[in-house]
Amino acid sequence: MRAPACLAVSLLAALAAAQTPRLDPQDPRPNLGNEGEVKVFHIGPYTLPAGRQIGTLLLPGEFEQFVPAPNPGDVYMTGFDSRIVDQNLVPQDPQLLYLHHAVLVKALAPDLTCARIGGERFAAAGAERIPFALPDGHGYRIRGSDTVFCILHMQNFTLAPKTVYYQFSMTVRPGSAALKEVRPLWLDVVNCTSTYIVPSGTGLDVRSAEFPLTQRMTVLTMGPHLHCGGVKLELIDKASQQLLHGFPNLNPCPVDLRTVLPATPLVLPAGSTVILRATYQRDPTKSLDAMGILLSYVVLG
Ligand SMILES: [Cu+2]
Repeated sequence: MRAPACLAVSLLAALAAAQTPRLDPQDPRPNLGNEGEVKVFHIGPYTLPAGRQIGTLLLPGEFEQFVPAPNPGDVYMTGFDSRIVDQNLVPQDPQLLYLHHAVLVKALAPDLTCARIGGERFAAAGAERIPFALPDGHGYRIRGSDTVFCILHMQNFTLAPKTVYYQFSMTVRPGSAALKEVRPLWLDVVNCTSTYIVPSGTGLDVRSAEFPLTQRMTVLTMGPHLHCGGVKLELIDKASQQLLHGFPNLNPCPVDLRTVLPATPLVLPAGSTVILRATYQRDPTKSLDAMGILLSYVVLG
């Protein structure tokens, strides 16, 4: 998602490798770990309208809808990754056919941080398309009877209409496997709606939101999301004001953020409050379309 046009505990080596996602556009597998069977799904095809050139500005063709998504069956999801592909399932240039965001939602399941979504947001990708894998022995439970939908926003930065699929791949283990169940914890500086505007100007724009935790949580994997101009995300313990984890953006635009699997899982006690803080560098000439999101996978209790 960019602005202004817009998401193996036993093997320490795997954890280290997981800090540095590699992206091979020809390979549909999640780029972190490969526990379980790889399943690849497609949503579409959809025809994205052509972009329009107005002076020096290229306005993208927009596709933004809630759409039904395939159910992966009676499984545990252990990893997730995304692409935009053409009608022949060939991956496309991510800068031209742009994934603003894709959020997979399990209908009617309770979301830990937003009740009014209508389901549980359990996987997401933005322009940075950070893949994730859960530590070995953990999975997110999906049942064959679950209804899954996708909040999908794609943009066409070419001057011709393009027919594409949104492709997502999951590594899965059977629902009968003896895995520890994880839940997605969606922290967002603008809870539930995500989008906000950083006004033009100088200096930094800092925005934060607090999340009181009613249950003990062990955080396994953390996926940060910022837009262009984002400087960093920070997860802070409110009581001590201690930084629990910082997520620097390594490149102003396009953003370069990394999934983090802490070497020692981060334990958040029941009754504590965490703060998510997003920092942007304001642009002197234009306002920024911003988000600040941290999608973590946690074990409750
Ligand atoms: Cu975004």
